[in-house]
Amino acid sequence: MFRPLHLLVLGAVLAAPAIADPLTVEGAWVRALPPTQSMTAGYLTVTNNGSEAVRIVGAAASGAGRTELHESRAEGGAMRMVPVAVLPLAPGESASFEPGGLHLMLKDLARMPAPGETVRLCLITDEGEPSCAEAAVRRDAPAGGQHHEH
Ligand SMILES: [Cu+2]
Repeated sequence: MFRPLHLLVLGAVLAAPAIADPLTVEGAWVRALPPTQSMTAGYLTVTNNGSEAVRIVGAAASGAGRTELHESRAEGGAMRMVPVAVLPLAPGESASFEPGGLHLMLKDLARMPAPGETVRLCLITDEGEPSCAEAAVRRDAPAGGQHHEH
């Protein structure tokens, strides 16, 4: 019997407009903590290469039940983490997620990723579009810090 269904599905996929992702994610890495921990942090640099402002409203990470945007702030001599609801990026603007500042909080990990593995990190905009990168798992920040890498 002739079943044209798979042809229709293929046609729909090919006809879908290619949406240009305005966000570039670079230098992504996730900190490996002791395996007894159920959460850790992820870092990256995101740049808006599009011509319109973008609002980052969420994140996702492979292996994590939930991933939140956080910022570490010094308050009364102590560091405190606060959730970031919206991170706006103007055209051409970059934001660096790095230790002591903005970071992705990976919560409810099925297991702690080990150094040498990779974790897929995604940023989600209010358009619902994820921008993803493979993050290297490492114990410490890359030597020199992200500010000094070119
Ligand atoms: Cu945090």
